[in-house]
Amino acid sequence: ALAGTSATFNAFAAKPLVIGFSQVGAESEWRTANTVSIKDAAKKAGVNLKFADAQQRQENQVKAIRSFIAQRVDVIAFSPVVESGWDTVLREAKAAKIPVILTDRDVNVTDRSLVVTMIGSDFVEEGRRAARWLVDYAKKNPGKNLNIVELQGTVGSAPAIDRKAGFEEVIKGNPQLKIIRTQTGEFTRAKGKEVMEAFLKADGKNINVLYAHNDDMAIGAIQAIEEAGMKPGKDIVIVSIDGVKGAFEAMMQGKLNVTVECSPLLGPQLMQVAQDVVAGKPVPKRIVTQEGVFPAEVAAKEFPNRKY
Ligand code: GYE
Repeated sequence: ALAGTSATFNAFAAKPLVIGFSQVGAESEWRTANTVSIKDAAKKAGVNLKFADAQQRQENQVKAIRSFIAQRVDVIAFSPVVESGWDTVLREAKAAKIPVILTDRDVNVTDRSLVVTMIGSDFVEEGRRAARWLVDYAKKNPGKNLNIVELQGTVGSAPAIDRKAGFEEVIKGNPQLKIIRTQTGEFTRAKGKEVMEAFLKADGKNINVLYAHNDDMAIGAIQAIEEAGMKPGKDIVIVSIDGVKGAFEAMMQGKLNVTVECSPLLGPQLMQVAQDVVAGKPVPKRIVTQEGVFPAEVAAKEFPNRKY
């Protein structure tokens, strides 16, 4: 007798929330985990997710955002490839009354009302944590000068700018620590390897430390160091950021010295905040991810707990 009841209820059920999400690309293990987290969380929350991959290009993100506006999605979310150049398209979203949520990376806009909130890590602090580990290492090797080469992330991206700034802030004035070369490795393994090869050609045995803005570039560089006949993690001390499984594996093999955690698991928070915004609930302007630092000594013990 009750046949059709549930169909009736479904007909009256609220329409699913529609979120348009523009992702940076698929440049790293971190990014892959971030994409999985967002897609899984959308499914769990019953959100209709329109996902667009920008392949590391800002122009693709601008196009995706304009298409989300044209489709009148409920919320636009994105992780901006670079920090600047967003004012125009974000004003268009505001004019269309579509709230914008940033995940992972921040933008540089004068009018902060263009974004509802920003969910992600404190990249300056990550740079400081990497440097603090190195300052401790230097203390254990008194009198030894440590020449550092730096592999930067994507030029103009928030994590590349901030991780450099935080690192430099902490090593500044330390006579043992000096950056002798710095270049972008675009957050990829392939480019990290290529640039490390060039560093090794130029400075070879004078390099004591590699600071990589992400694990993938460190892993690429490890290959370059081995191919040059040197021992990564020993002849060259390696400090990197993210804390992906690949980094833990490298630490367990003694090839990486420490990774500073940066969590990509932002999906559940994004879905919650998007629902709150649409329901008219107040949300904080900045939601900071909590994370730790993992030196090689704890890698084997921590590995089974890693979720990305
Ligand atoms: O560290 C890197 C990725 O924006 C925090 O982007 C993210 C960075 C991450 O490609 O691996």
